[in-house]
Amino acid sequence: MTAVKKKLVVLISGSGSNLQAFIDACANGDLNAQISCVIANKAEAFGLQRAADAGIKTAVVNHKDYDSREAFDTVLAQTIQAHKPDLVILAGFMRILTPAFVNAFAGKLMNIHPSLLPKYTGLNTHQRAIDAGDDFAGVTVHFVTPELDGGPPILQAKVAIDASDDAESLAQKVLQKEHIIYPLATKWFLDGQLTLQGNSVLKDKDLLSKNGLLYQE
Ligand code: NHR
Ligand code: GAR
Repeated sequence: MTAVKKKLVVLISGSGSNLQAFIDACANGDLNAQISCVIANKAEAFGLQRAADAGIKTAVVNHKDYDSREAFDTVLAQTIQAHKPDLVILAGFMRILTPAFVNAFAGKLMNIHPSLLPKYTGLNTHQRAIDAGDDFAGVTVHFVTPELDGGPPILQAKVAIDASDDAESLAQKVLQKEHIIYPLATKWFLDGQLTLQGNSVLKDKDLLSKNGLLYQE
């Protein structure tokens, strides 16, 4: 008998190409998991359509309907908890979360950030890497802690920046890596290999370095 499927809740704000990578990984058996619900903070997020097409439950919690971040996060947390997920996945989710929210899901909340953290926290990461003359851009899967983009990295992937790259071309190349490393890090988590310990990650018995692991094809 195969093990009971683990439950994921995925939070999105936009296109949901990372969500699609999870939908595909659950469908093809790369992940022994099911997506219990996809939640967006914007009704127009295209990822909601991807979820509906895959027969996955969706919900919209619009931050504009709430007076404060705390009020938004309270309803968001309730909407998630209704599904009792094993892991909550931020996949292009664009609202900064309050400490109360993050602490409620401590050790069960992951994000993918389009830079080689600790470089370029926040927004416009690819343009900033180009402007700085960096040779590489990249992406980081990390546990979420109250400090924005400051939670400990699990897995990174690098992409060379070519002279012809602009932020858009770089974003497309980085997304291809995202679609590989986010389901992979999730598989490790669901297999019980990853633990958030303070501001560090344990993979099996190894304490990961401050950049996490580097994905090599
Ligand atoms: N919340 C906490 N507490 N910690 C993190 O590490 C988080 C988080 C919430 C989201 C994703 C993050 C990213 O990977 C993320 C990590 C949104 C913003 C932002 O400035 C910054 C980083 C991230 C997500 N959001 C604006 C805000 O006022 C809104 C911007 C918009 O709507 O376009 O919340 O990059
Ligand atoms: C991804 O590149 C993700 O790393 C980034 O947004 C994109 C979402 O794409 N995340 C952030 O910038 C978080 N602030 P998707 O909607 O197609 O998965």
